[in-house]
Amino acid sequence: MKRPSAELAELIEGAREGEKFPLAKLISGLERPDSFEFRKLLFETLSSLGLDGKNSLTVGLTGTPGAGKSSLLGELASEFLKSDSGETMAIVAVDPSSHISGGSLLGDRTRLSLPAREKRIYFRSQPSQLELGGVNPYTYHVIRLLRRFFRYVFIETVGIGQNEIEVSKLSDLSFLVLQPLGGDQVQFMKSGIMEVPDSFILNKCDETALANSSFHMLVTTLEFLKDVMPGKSVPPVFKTSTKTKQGIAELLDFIRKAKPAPDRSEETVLQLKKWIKNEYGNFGLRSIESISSDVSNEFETLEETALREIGKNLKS
Ligand SMILES: Nc1nc2c(ncn2[C@@H]2O[C@H](COP(=O)(O)OP(=O)(O)O)[C@@H](O)[C@H]2O)c(=O)[nH]1
Ligand SMILES: [Mg+2]
Repeated sequence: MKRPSAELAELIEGAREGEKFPLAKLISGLERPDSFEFRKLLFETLSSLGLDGKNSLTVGLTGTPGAGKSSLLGELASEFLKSDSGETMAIVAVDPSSHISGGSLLGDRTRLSLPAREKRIYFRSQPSQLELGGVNPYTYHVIRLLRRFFRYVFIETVGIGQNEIEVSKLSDLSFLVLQPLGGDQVQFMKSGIMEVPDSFILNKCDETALANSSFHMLVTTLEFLKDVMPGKSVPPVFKTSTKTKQGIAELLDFIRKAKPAPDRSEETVLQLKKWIKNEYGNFGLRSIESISSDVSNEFETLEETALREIGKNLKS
């Protein structure tokens, strides 16, 4: 293994201590095209330092714009800071219009107006270049990195359909955030998306009458789905309001009880395939059909193997 430069070692040390600037620098390094060498060295070094991210829980919040995802994350963050557990959380908003507004706690959308010394929370806005509202190829690496430093990594994404599936693939726990009487429920049923989230959040429950009828509609739908899909249990539905703070503490409790995936090798292979498809199209995908995580669990090692295969196929 190559040794990290003094500069890289310093950035890692800073990020480890919860400093925002070094972490932001590491992230920009990952977001640069052709970041391969940097990425490889970075993740190898982190692993060798025992920062393997295995204890980190990834939580996805998804749903239509305006459902209250950012507000919920703001409230979860405030609730989180109330306890002295010493645990840390990162929030990644994959949404150009994302606006986290946890009252005075989280201000402007790209910059948290947290006290500069507040090291327990990190917020990052992630542009969604290639796939509108979805997870772009760099986002995966950013999430991988954040897992190495934070106990919880929250991802906020917008969209209905394919995008939710993308996020739920990266998440250990995924929530679909709905608001009372959105046309959402019908829409989600149609696209088969009801299968995807582990849990639902019905937000804006301060709008009591609407919220109650939506809640019953949602629960009835979910119970119906359980009956037609044997083996499925009814997922939890949380009722929240960021105005009255209803349900926020319960939601955080639930999240705290969840366990990270014991093994991310399936995710690694899946993300590699996505990456290769993105860079080399179907030709690339065909070249790496046989690749599996048996080679290694580290993304970059698999990526090197994949590139070799593609190279061979290009020559032949
Ligand atoms: N009444 C009510 N409004 C809310 C609640 N949560 C968020 N909002 C409002 O809904 C709008 C969209 O919220 P936002 O968090 O930006 O939604 P996002 O697009 O899903 O991230 C904002 O005007 C919020 O103030 C809630 O619990 N109750
Ligand atoms: Mg938002």
